[in-house]
Amino acid sequence: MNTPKTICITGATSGIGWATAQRLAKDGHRLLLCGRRQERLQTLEQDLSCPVHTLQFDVRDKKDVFAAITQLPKAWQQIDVLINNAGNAHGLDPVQSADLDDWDAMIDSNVKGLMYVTKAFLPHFLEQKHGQIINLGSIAGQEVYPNGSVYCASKFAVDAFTKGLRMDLNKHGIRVGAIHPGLVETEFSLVRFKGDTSRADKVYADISALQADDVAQAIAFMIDAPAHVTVADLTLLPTDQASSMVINRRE
Ligand code: NDP
Ligand code: 8X3
Repeated sequence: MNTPKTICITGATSGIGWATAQRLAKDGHRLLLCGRRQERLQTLEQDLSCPVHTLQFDVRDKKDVFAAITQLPKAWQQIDVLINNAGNAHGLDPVQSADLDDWDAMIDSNVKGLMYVTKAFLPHFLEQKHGQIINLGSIAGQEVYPNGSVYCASKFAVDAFTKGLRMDLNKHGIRVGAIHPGLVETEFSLVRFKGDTSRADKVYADISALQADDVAQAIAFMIDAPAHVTVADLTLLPTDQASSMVINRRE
């Protein structure tokens, strides 16, 4: 058992964030859990056996992000690990017919929101001279697929930001890395297709997709690596997936 850490997870109310909270709670860490859906944050707080503090904010709202993080109770200010997980895809459309509101939602949450949360926590990390930031990238940040240009652009941006942040924080003893999953069966496709369950279900049909806990386990591995080891990039694919477009569906 490693020393308990204080770990902040954004997007803890569903999918990968939720599973990561469950896993890290079992590992005995203290968890600062963030999301927009207050009732889910409350359920998590009641269910988990570890110390939990919850924060409700929309990562797109710069003022709310900084207010929530700068006004944390003293006992929760010095986090050891930040997991920037909040994000989603909105729509799967060609550029020419895509909805501008979908573009805003993806760029504002996946890119700018992740940057705001990171920047808001940086004074704490710099003061304590250690810490770890783990960003949720995607294979969509490694290869582009048709109709996914803006979601892919958002994850390419996460990749660039992660690499730049690692360079900027290099002198400060802070570990920075990213995890890049392929298809993970969560609420992701339900959000992408605006609640259309039949479209969402098709994404994970006839394959053994990654489950949220597979990603949570890999995140725990990044955290548990010895302090002198940074897992810079970890790509995790279902065995049935070779790339964004090459998927072995057993129809
Ligand atoms: P889910 O839809 O299950 O979870 C998304 C989480 O992000 C929710 O907790 C949601 O909480 C939170 N969130 C979304 N937008 C905002 C916002 N504006 N402000 C605050 N919180 C927000 O999807 P996943 O668990 O699959 O996705 C988690 C991350 O993993 C995302 O960054 C996604 O891009 C990435 N990813 C997912 C893959 C997949 O195939 N599922 C593959 C590769 C990467 P709430 O609505 O309560 O705010
Ligand atoms: C989520 C994986 O392939 O649906 O980032 O974009 S994919």
